[in-house]
Amino acid sequence: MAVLDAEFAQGFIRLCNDGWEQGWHERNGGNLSYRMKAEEVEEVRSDLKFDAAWQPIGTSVPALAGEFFMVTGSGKYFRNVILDPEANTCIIELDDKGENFRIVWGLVKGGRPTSELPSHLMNLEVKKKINPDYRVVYHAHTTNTIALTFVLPLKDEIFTRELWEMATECPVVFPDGIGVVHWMVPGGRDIAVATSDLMKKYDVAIWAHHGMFCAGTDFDMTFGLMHTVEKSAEILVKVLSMGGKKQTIQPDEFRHLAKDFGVTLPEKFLYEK
Ligand code: 2HA
Ligand code: ZN
Repeated sequence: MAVLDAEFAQGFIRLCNDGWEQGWHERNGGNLSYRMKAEEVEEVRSDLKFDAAWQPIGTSVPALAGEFFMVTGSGKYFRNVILDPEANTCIIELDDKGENFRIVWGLVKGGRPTSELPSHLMNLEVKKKINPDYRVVYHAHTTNTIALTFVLPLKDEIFTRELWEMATECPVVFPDGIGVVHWMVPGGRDIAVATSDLMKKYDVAIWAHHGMFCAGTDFDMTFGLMHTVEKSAEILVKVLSMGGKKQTIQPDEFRHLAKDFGVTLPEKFLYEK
């Protein structure tokens, strides 16, 4: 089967376009990766080419050795993915050590996989070890979440609690909470290590003054998570702009919600203010 006829590729392209339509991908902002299932690799194998040179990933992900990933291209624009997916995305294969990759499909007009490849692969590795069903990592420049990183203390507890308070669905959608990485240079191994550390505990990591990373089992779950966090951040920005909260959801009300919805909310987020 041609890659572009496969369901995973269609889902990948749709997420890119949805993110663009949300306004989260100015210029070449943001990136997306998908860890393919073995049967999906077989389904499209006849459309892959195995003659490109191996190149260093810039980090080591031994638990992902030999796996295949669909990823956006470095410097490519999300708004162009739907028009020309073969020029703006690619499929890469990792070597048997998880230290090098080669392009086996896509980027037909040249280019490299996303500049954030180390973060994507380290996050996917951490998530695979916890739950092998995790396959998607998505980075976007979510406007309201970024705005909050200029006014809220850069602490997991505070971002989680403030965003939980802004929409009753939030503690049900991200009960484990949200992590925050202080400002760091993007693109390298250091920010990848910091982010993947947070991904051991959370499905969401905010990069201060930059954007957000979300991980999930499929495109719907991952996009939905990003969308929910960003919607909540938008409400908080509006509330703060209107002079701040006059009333809100209380810790005991969260505990009640957790019981009825069958989720566990860590007490560290339910502190008294
Ligand atoms: O330009 O978003 O973090 C791609 C990015 C880098
Ligand atoms: Zn970015």
